Amino acid sequence: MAKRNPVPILKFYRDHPGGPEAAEKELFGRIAHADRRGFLKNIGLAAVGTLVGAAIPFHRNMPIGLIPAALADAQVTDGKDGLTLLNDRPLNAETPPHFLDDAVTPTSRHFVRNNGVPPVDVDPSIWKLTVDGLVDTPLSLSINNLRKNFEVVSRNLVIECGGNGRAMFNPPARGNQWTYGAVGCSNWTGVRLRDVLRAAGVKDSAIYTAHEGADGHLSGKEGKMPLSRGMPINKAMDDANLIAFGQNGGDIHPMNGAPLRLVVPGWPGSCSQKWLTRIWLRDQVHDGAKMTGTSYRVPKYPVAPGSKVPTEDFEIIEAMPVKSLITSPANGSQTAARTFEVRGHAWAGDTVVDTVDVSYDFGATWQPASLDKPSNKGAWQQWRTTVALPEAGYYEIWVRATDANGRMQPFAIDWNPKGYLNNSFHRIAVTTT
Ligand SMILES: Nc1nc2c(c(=O)[nH]1)N[C@H]1C(S)=C(S)[C@@H](COP(=O)(O)O)O[C@H]1N2
Ligand SMILES: [Mo]
Repeated sequence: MAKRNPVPILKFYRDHPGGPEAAEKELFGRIAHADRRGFLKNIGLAAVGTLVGAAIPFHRNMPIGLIPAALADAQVTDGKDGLTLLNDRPLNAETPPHFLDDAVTPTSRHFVRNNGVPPVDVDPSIWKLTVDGLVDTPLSLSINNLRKNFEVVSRNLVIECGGNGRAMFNPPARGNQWTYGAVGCSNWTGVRLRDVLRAAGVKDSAIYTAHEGADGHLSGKEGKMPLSRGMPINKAMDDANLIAFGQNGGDIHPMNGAPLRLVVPGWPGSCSQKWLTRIWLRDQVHDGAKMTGTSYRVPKYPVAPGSKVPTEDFEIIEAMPVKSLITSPANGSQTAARTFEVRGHAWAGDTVVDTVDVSYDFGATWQPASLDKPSNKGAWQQWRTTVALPEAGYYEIWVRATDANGRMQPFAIDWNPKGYLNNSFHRIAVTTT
């Protein structure tokens, strides 16, 4: 049986005769529009049919809110390739590690993490970024203004979701069940956040940034933001941070924040506001959406797995911990060769990776891998080593990285209630014949 691809969600939105709002309503309104017996009304049905690419003979039996299985392993959206869909509303998709083998992550392979409904039909020529709050001169900048008035740079920068690795938490943590692939290192083009903040003139009283984007809340409530995070001024002034308008030499992918986004390497991906419209400087820690409570926060002290932690004992996640990935071979590979190259990337928040070790005997012995320096600050580092397996059979290849401060990835998860910061070893299975 050949595999066919249903219509990507984004194309469905774009081609809809009633415009994107109508597409949204038609697609997801079917939940609200189901009649009292729970059957879909025709309006929603047509939309789902379009999306799966065929009429649905047994549509009357479809439960309310059922997400067609065809979408689960379909192309996630236009221009993405090989990603695993974790959720379709909001759209969340990760990249299997063997699809992250390139030193620079292609746009088609960069993961997608949305908290709300992305803006559609964005027009870069009229996009405006406001920089205001505790600044000497509030700014309103077009993308052209950014290009003309500031130095334009391109950098390879890691974005990793704070919840990457959540799927391995036991007891489980609620949220997207990311395994290993909520991370990528694209080549981003833009201007330095620092240069723009300096042009506005940061007042002494400013201690924290607040970021706003153009995406909508899932509830549809006007003016309610799905995510608005910030960072201390010191981190904001790091010269690695970009206000980006390009990805890998082309446009930013619509799901990765086109036409304008922040890229803040080393810190949780949530600091890298997509569809960026405003940077507001404040004299207090920002209290926007997903800044408070237990969002992107972990207990201040180690806690036993499954324990309840009072909210006041949580602190905001800052730099991400040291981590590594095996991108070749793929997990579950079978090979006749017993000697082959193992390779991947390693990265370490605000610092660099110092060593990478590989084991094929369940951690009894480790061999050092050769490790490249980062191509620029904020990029991940490539490592490789040749393993020689002694005989035919099932092996696991484990990798562990150690950062410049001597911190090594742990074997076991440092459990926390929301499932953040899981940097335990990546391991893959290889069978030799
Ligand atoms: N406006 C906006 N920016 C956002 C988000 C969002 O939901 N809305 N998600 C954040 C999170 S949690 C992550 S991990 C990164 C992911 O970036 P990507 O989708 O380009 O991979 O974007 C961040 N920026
Ligand atoms: Mo995230």
